[in-house]
Amino acid sequence: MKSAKAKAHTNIALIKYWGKKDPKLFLPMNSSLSLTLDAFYTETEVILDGNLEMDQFILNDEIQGEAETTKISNFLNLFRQETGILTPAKVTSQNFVPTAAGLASSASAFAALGAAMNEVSGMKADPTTLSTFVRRGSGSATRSVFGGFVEWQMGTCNEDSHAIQIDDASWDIAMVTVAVNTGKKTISSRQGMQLTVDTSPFYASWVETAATDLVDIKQAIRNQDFQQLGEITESNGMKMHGTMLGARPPFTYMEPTTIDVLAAVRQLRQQGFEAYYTMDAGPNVKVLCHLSDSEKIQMKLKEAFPNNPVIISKVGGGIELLS
Ligand code: 2P0
Repeated sequence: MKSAKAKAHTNIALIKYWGKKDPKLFLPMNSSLSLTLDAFYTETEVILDGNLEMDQFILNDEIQGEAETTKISNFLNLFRQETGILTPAKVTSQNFVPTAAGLASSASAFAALGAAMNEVSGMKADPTTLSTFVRRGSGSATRSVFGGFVEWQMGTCNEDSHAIQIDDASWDIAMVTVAVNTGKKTISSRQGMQLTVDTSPFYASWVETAATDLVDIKQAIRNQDFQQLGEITESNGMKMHGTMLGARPPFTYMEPTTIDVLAAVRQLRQQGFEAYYTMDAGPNVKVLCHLSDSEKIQMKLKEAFPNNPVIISKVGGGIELLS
């Protein structure tokens, strides 16, 4: 028996990935850029065991059923095709995400699983190549291979649609999450992005402007220009959410409290804080701010939203092998 265990953090996109040009290979319509978060992560152990008849998947101490296990097997098969090592695997995974945050993430899950399998199968791909494998588990996982600011370059084919680190973000940066609703959403991001691609008349301008947003945000990162970074983040996130209102049928992930939190962040700015919001495919709000301001911002948001968990995260690092 051989085993390896790895850890990966989740990430929040500042320039969003929203739509696939090749759903089978997970090739995106546009390049994206994220910040890796320290507070939310997954640890996964893979044991290759010739005595097993088939793959087993245990998540947060619960044995998973056929549907979930098949997803994992399909992903492990990508590594098996590459290495020729077909031994069944026992996969044990733990999500370290405050349940209240509603941030359980396929990004950290597939990045951790990919990193463990990369090791135990002897494939030992470099991180950029590994990111092309984890991409096929979940698009956003591509970026969780690295820490700090990470670009997922959309590329043109399976081999060149990969992640690179842009900057380790070791300046004064944090992300504060306001959990608005942590229940299961009715439209998954996978379904939501496809519906948007297929039906929203706003989609073409999303793709066009995401490209210029990416150029501009990389310039802001090079200059450590926090205001530019925040303004582009806020604009790009809201544009993504705008495309959904144009879909048929229209949909939105926003809830009434979401709108109130966005207003509260704008108010924080009027009080002199550099704080900017973004949202993923859900109603929770993430606030990009300075780490040195994050406790004050957390306090103010808790005061305004006493029923909603407010969680600070520092910048996270890339995948780590634990054993
Ligand atoms: C992102 N999201 O860039 C965007 C912004 C949600 C909104 O990536 O189908 O779970 O597995 O590739 O990665 C969420 O979508 O979708 C996501 P699949 P995924 O973070």
